[in-house]
Amino acid sequence: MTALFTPGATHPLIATASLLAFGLLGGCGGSGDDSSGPQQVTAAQACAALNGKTLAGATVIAAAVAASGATPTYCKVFGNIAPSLNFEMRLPQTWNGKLHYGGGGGYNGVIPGLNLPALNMGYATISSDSGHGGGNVFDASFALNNPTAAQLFGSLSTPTVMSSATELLKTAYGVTPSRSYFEGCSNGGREALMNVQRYPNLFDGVIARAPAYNWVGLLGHFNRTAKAVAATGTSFTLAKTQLLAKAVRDACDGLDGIVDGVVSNQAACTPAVFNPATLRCAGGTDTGNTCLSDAQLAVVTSWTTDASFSGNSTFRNAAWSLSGNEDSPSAWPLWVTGNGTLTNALQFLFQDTTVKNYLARDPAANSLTYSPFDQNQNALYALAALNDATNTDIRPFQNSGGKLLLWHGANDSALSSNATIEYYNNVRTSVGGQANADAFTRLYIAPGVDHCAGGPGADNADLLSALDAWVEKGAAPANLTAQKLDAAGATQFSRPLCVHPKYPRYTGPANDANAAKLAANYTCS
Ligand SMILES: [Ca+2]
Repeated sequence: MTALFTPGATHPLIATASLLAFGLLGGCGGSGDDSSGPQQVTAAQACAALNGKTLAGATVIAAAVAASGATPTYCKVFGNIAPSLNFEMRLPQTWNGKLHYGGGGGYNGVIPGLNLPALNMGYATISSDSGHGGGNVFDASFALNNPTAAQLFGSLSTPTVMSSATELLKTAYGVTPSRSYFEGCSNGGREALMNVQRYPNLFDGVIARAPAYNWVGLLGHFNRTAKAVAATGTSFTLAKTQLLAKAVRDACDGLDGIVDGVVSNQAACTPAVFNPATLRCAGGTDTGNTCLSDAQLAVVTSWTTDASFSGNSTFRNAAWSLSGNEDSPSAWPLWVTGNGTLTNALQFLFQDTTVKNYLARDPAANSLTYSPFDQNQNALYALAALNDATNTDIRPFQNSGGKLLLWHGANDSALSSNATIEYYNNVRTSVGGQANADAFTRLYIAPGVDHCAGGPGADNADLLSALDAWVEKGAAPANLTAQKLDAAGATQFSRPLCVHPKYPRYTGPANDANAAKLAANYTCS
């Protein structure tokens, strides 16, 4: 899941759902006519029932795909809702009766790769391009002069696609899905929370990973930090990032009981334990790779300081915590500094296209001189109305029986895990306290994990099965187990995935590399 700039390529903001062992399905879709369960139809029969049809406004093409590896034979469906909302479904030969809807990434514009783990578990899976093409997730130009495309991207595409999906499943299998789940990461996590907040009956369960829910606040924070990086010229190199990260690790790695390269007890790594100012170059000007200049320290300050903007109390973003893994290739180098070339950094790219197309509304605008970020209040309100999923009173979702899993990597350099913790804490308040929140929500923070996946931590966990057990059997999820997989899918090591605010603390034998690889030797503390 490294950064890719080509259309349709795999990117942390694009196709996360397809790469991780969890998924989401949506839809309290109704079970009015499924008392006998789904008809046992082959993929070829399902395709024959759908191909060439127009169903619930969607024009459909369908063709069977042979089984391969762990993936069963399935009917691959392409649908178009005119003029520009495109989706893809995969209908497995032996359907478990449930639907998994995978969210998008960035500014979408591509249909993400569908969630293979969910398909392999027997789910029908679906994803869409959210209403515009173009294939470039860093491009928001669709929103400049096309309010319909902007609305579809913001919140409207999912219920629109779900209407067609339900009809397609009924046509292919004779029943609508018994359960529907939605899962997404990054912008897909925003879509997940949008569904919870605005369409509380649409899904039985939702997994929101690294949700970009506070679009105004986080893009304003991106803009502020990009300006700070620009002020360093080309000097924020990988060596500077490594200097910072190592200093954090030196101070804080062992606070979780083991020096393993990951600061799992991030809450204990306070400014009193590590202060970035100790890295300051004498005199404040850059004197080499053993110190940070005042301009470079200003980037750190932007990173570790909350951002807020005028117009609404929700126009804010909680600061990042220093993680000690800022030097992971898909952390600061990818998202923040571009290793000295700011215009390669993804935070720069996202705030730049947002300023141009939503705020200045001028494709020639310079986002680095667009100041202050909140100068156009009308534009901020419009952007929030379209894209912000900041409502914390999600009792309607609870009242419809919905369950919500939140997950965030603690080394996410795209979106702050503290922002997700803040949202979760505000939900607790809005729904009447922790006990009620615990009845239908869980938050997991994954130490050492980058944006959606990657990084030195254990980034793989089967959240979909945990959600399904909660929805179907009332089995509330507790601490889970996460793995780090190698390229072949074998487990390199495992860790507990602790219910927030707990973290995995090592309790095994000292100086035992094999013991340190096993989740059983850690306790959620
Ligand atoms: Ca550690």
